Amino acid sequence: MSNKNDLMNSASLGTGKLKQEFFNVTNRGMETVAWSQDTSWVVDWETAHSTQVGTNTMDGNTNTMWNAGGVPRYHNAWWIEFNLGSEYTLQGIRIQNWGDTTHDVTKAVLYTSTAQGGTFNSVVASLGSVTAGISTVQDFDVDYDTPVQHLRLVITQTATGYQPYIREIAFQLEDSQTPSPTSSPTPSPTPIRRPARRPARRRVRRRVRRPARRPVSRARRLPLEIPTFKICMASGMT
Ligand SMILES: [Ca+2]
Repeated sequence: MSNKNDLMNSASLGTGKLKQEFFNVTNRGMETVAWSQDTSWVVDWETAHSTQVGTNTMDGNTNTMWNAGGVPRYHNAWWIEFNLGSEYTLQGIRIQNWGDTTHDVTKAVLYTSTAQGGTFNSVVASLGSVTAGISTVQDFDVDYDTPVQHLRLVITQTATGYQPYIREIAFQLEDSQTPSPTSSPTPSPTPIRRPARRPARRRVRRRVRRPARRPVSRARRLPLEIPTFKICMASGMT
């Protein structure tokens, strides 16, 4: 992994612009797409010095390199070819220069073809400003929607015109067979249903029906009259 300062030292490259972070924003949201490499993917290269062959760019060993020696200085068309085995959506390419400046890649173009060893004339990405003088990885975005299987990286310029020395190359691949999950729509907030307010009940004051007051009988209203004559008889008075 490169440090951010190294990445920031590389300028924007158009379609092959510098990746500043190792994250991609896709329709699946923020996620990390792994870098991949496999020596079996390296199927051909234009030229090599001794054992410093093209497969050294995908052996995971930063101490081995592809030395494209054998052609004149300023050849500016050194190429190496890859067959990914099946189609992928390419999202990025990583290059790790030797770092001696003299043999460091400064410009390259990535092409695709429909067949191994075929005609590579469809540009996938242009890497217009690879930094020389550093041996750390440099990552570049690829904006190419069509799935690819056959790739050819053509080194079109090195810092001094001599053949490139490349420690490692890797690709950031997304399996084109994997269907992207349908993004679920953001649920709209469900309105909170409040129970309908009942109409206010009318307060009905119960009217207590009191029994009608009976008219007081005349007899009760009259003072008690004691029959005087009976009292006189009881006391022996005549
Ligand atoms: Ca290597």
